[in-house]
Amino acid sequence: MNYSRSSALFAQAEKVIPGGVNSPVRAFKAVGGTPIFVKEAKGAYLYDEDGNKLIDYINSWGPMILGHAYEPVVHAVIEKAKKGTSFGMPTEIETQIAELAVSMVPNIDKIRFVNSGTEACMSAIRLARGFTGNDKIIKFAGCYHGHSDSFLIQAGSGAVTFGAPNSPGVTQGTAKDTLLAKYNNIENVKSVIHANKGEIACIIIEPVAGNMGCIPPKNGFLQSLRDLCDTYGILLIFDEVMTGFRLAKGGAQELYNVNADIVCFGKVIGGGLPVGAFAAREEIMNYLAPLGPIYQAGTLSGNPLAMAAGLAMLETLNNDTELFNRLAKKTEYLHKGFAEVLSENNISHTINRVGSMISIHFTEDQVIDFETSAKGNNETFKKFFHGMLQEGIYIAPSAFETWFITDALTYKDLDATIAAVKKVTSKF
Ligand code: HOZ
Repeated sequence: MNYSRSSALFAQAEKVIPGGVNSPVRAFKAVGGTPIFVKEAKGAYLYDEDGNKLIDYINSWGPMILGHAYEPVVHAVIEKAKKGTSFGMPTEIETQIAELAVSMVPNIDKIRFVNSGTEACMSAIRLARGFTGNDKIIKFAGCYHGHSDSFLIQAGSGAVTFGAPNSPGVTQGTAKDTLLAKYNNIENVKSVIHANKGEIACIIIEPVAGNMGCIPPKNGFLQSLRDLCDTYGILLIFDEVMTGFRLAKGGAQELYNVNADIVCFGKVIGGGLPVGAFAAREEIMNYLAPLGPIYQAGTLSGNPLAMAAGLAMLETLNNDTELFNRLAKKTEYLHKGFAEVLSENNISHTINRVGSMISIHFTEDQVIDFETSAKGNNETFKKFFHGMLQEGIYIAPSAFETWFITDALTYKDLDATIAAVKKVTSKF
């Protein structure tokens, strides 16, 4: 495939945007080569500036669960835009989407909308700190909760892709309040709690990790966290930016039947527009300004276009009773196909999958946490990434990101993808 126009656009972008991109993973530095510039997208496919058609497994890193340019979302945004794009005043649609979200997600009474998953997680820990009166938070190595200071300690996603899981610019004062634990290791969490008794506000976790590849929680791990939080008066925060409205209507809370105290959303909830949200039971949410003392705000929060897109998306998810099963079946189909062809080609691999999230790790060891994820062979991943691209399949340009399956993918697309994996890895 030819990428000359993308290369030219990237060269132009590099002159005025640091690294030529507005989010580092997009620069392709971890895999080499030139990032692809998108012209448009529809359903399961991306069309790039060089005229190539690609089957998309990133889907804007999760939001496009129904495929690109999903008609009801596009229609809702266009109609809303005709009536004004931002007022900085309340609108009825904010209550409509809030009511729907609260009805779909277990264990939440109130929700506040922000503009990104980063904002949602950043605000959630402030709320937890204000509510409990404690400063410290526990996060898990390899989990990524956006680029706010407190989270850039052993962070996953782009941070680890670029070897900067602990970013310069985060003060030591901030870093000392972020305690690290090992994903899927409850004994380790216990020891962190014991060493900091009475000082911890919250444990924040991706209930299914998606930023060190896809890593499911071990059986009982989330419930054990819940129990520990109850014992020690710590709030449990589920960062459901990836899993919310993707694994089930009620996200990971519903799938694993474990209640979080605060839940963070992003991606699907905005239907592809910049939306994040955090939610909790009333007792906690009422600590937020203007009812309570914990400040949080945003000029564009609850923006009408974003709310219209989110509402159209959530309405579809709420009405389509088979959607999550369909997505899980498609993902299982891919999983089986990948496992078969990778084994045939003698490629060491581990495939992790939950619902419509999946990742291939080039290691034969189980991948259960950051350490085991980091054992994946990155040279093999690079070859795999570029080989797949040549076959017209677009996956994330980093071994630490999850593939997101969309309902727009047909079984023909899935078969083409499995065939591509077979062809590409036969040359390794
Ligand atoms: N790091 C985020 C995904 N886990 C966002 C990447 C991007 O938007 O380029």
